[in-house]
Amino acid sequence: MHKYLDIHPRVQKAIDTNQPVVALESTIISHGMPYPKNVEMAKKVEAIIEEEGAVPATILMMDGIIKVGIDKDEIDSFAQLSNVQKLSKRDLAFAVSQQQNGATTVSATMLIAKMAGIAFFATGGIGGVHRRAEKTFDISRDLEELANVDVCVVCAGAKSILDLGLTLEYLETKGVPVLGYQTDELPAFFTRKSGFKVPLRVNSPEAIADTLHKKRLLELQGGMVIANPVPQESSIDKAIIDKAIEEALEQAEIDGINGKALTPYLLSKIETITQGASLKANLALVYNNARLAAKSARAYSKIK
Ligand code: PSU
Ligand code: MN
Repeated sequence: MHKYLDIHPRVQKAIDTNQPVVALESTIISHGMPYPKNVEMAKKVEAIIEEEGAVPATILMMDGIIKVGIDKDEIDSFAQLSNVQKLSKRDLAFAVSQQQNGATTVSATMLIAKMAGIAFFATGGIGGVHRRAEKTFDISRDLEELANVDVCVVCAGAKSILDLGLTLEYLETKGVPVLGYQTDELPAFFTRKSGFKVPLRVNSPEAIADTLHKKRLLELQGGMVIANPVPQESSIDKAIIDKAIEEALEQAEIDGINGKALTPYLLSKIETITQGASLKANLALVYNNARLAAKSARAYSKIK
């Protein structure tokens, strides 16, 4: 395509031969989890996808080159880089121009996956409408990419650091299908419960694949969200996590944190408050999402 998009030969071959591929984001590596857990996570997530018979494609930027798929040792070197920018859509062109190192958010990862021709993307949680957005206007760019870019994102719902009700409303306005995986309730990332109904439900990877297939046949633009609850044994009690989130939000306000720094700040505060329990849940749900994305990508390859 052009020299700033470097698709790994392993990934390109899989795309060309209709083998299942799963894209992975990198903000979760650089700004979502502490070192060295982030490296362990990034490697294990790729291993799970391979175990399920799909090809992982971790997406990130090194020296202004967008990489789609990396070698195992590149995960170590990337995680140890300093000055890794958090890249959303608005930042991409500038980062290429300045030859930056960067980690892609859900927004940027969706755009790049689409450029490469990848249909499935696994992550932890999507961004959304932040609480008090009516005052701050803080609505994640992730929602706009979900509205416009044809990639299926498997996540554990969205964290209740966000306003989940407003996030669902926003996605409805933008015409984004939100499918609960084997659940009628929108999962809230660290916990399986949110108190919000999920608008649609699927029970198998085949049903996910078929919905994507039909969406494409109907030429409906935009993405899809698969909301896959954290496994029961790793789910944090809703009352406990809600309290930790409240505390983190209060602290963020005292410290005057906003813009793109807010989500990483909250994640790290919540980890401290819960004494690491949130990180354990975060790891478990990412692995769970990688597995479901790989299974769905496989089912989709069979339909195509
Ligand atoms: N949720 C997590 N961990 C993360 C993120 C979300 O549990 O690392 C990242 C994702 O990359 C997501 C981004 O796209 O945060 C959203 O940031 P913002 O709220 O600034 O749009
Ligand atoms: Mn924001």
